[in-house]
Amino acid sequence: MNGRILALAGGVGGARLAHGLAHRLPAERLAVVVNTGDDFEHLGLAISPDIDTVVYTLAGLADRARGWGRAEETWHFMQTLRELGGDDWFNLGDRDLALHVLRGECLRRGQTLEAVTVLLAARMGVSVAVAPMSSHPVRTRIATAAGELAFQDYFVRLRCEPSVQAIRYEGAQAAQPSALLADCMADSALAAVIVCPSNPWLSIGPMLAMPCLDAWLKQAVRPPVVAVSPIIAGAAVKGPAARIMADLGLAVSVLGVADFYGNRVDGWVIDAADAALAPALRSRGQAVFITDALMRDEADRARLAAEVLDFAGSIAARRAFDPRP
Ligand code: FO1
Repeated sequence: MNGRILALAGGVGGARLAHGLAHRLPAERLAVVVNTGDDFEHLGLAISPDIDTVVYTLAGLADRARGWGRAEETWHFMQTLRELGGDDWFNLGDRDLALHVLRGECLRRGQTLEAVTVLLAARMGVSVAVAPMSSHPVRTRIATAAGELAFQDYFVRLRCEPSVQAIRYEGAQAAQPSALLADCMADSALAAVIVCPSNPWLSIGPMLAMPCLDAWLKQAVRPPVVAVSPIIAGAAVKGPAARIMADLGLAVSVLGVADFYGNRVDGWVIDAADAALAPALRSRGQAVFITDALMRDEADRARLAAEVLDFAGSIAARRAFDPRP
């Protein structure tokens, strides 16, 4: 398979597969577009958690145990903030802090979020193209019994404890795609789209809420779209995806995620633990590849990335033989 690969990513699972793809592909063949629904302003800082998780992971700077933030972090800023009575529910390491300060400064000078992301990723030594889904603000809002919450209030301050009633993506309807996303959608040589094993509702949902991407994914003629299930054996690999699915009354399995993505996806990569669900996916006309979908280490990331690329290639080859209408 030649041509560029577009990976849609957000959070730890997405960052890990993006890292595996970056190992498998020449830099010019990979574009990683990242969720910004989690972004917020805090203590006057511009914080883009998913962009940073992806960029730190691609740069080899991410903290493996936490999943977010930088390795070899120190916490003098937080300690002093606490001593001074500041708002300390959101943890910002000293090294990480420099990134938020610099990003805020660039944004205040009029640069777009995409331009700042490209600049800072390059300065961290990332060679693949990484960009936000949009430079326009999109903010995920969580409706709970306790009222509607800003995303990080729900996720970090309240530790995902309130039961989720609904999710909306403020600003998504009007958000224009970033130049990288627009360029991928217009690229007639785009080989495939990989929906990384990120939280479907929190990381991929904000992107699908952008009408331009949603309409493009629903077109009859477009490159193959392969999704990697973030749910294995009824549990999320990391984070609250399974709890959110249960709160929303959905089946806590890859089938619930497949219902959400619908016909935007042509093929599913699922774990061997979920092999029994393959016939249900195939009966919806979706191809299935069964493997070990857990990424424990860098070797797993590279192995899964190679399998995902081969699987996307096999869908493309089948189409060339038997074209879609
Ligand atoms: N997640 C937490 O659970 N607690 C934190 O204090 C926290 C701080 C933080 C700082 C910078 C950053 O880039 C991410 C951070 N995250 C933290 C993770 C982040 O809030 C979530 O993982 C994502 O928004 C969900 O994908």
